[in-house]
Parts: sequence; C-alpha cells; structure tokens
Amino acid sequence: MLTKINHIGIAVSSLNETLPFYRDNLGMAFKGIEEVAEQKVRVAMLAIGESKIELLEPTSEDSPVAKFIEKNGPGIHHLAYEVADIEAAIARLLADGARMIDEKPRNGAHGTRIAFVHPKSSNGVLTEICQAGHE
Ligand code: CMX
Repeated sequence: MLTKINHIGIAVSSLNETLPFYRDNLGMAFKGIEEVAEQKVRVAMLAIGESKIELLEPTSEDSPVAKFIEKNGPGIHHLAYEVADIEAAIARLLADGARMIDEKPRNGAHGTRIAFVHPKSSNGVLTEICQAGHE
C-alpha cells in the first residue's frame, strides 16, 4: 500500500529563522513556500533524495501546529507515507480498525491529497498518508 516516505513534517515557530539551517547549512534543495489555509500553516518544502522535509509554521494561535508547539516545543510533528490511491488506503486502514482523523482526503501542500491517522491509533506518531500531486 505504501510506496515511500513522502516527507517528514517538522513544526517550527518561524520559517524565516529555521529555513537557513536546512537550506544553507544542510544544503537541501529549497522547493518553495506555500500557505495551506485549510490547515492554518505555512509550509516550506525541501527535497532530500526522493523524500522531502516539510517545515510547518502556524499561521494562527488556534492552528493545530501552534497547539503542538505550545505543548511539546518545536520538533518532529508527523511522518507522511506516499500511496498511489488514497481512497483505497483510507478504506483499508478503516477496515483494519485504524482511527482516522480524516475519513475523506483533504488538500495538503503542493497539490497533494492527504489524510491523517490519529496518533492514538499509531503509537503516538502522527501519521499522514499522501497521494502525490504536482511538485
Ligand atoms: N504527534 C503526536 N501526537 C499528537 C500530535 C502530533 N503531531 N498532534 C496532536 N497530538 C495528540 C495531542 O497531544 C492529543 O493527545 P491527548 O488526547 O493525549 O491530549 C491528541 O493527539 C489530540 O490532539 P488535538 O490537537 O487536541 O486534536 P485534534 O483532533 O484537534 O487534532 C491533529 C489532531 C493531529 C489532526 C492536529 O493536531 C494536527 O496536527 N493536524 C495536522 C496539521 C498539519 O500538519 N497540517 C499540514 C499538512 C500539510 C501537508 O502535509 O501537506
């Protein structure tokens, strides 16, 4: 069902302050910044091999990423696995008893369609499944 790790999401307080480390010190290829209004985040995407690092900056105090930073501080927020058919992947997870935050795909960054598995159902690791869109 899973084809690869699409990206690792990292919660940050400020993209301006964090981006230079990944882009300049670690030398990752910067792919751009996009606001995902539905999720109340601004996302900077950096490519590393065939996977990506996604820096997530909250755009409002009630953003889920703001709540995460308040509780845990900045750090690794979620793992995203790529699937070829997101509807089929959701159906299979539900049939296997997983608790899904999203029972229908919603819009992610860069034209992806995404769905989150609840961290209570994935041993405390927020898990995203993701069908690729445009890059
Ligand atoms: N990792 C592990 N546990 C997490 C978590 C995370 N990243 N975020 C929340 N939780 C835990 C909370 O601590 C809470 O635990 P307790 O019940 O023990 O207190 C529980 O999950 C519920 O959290 P909540 O924020 O109160 O619940 P919500 O249903 O409002 O939201 C969630 C849950 C995970 C969907 C939301 O917090 C979230 O992070 N949404 C995703 C936002 C995001 O990353 N969007 C960008 C996607 C862009 C893309 O990838 O393309």
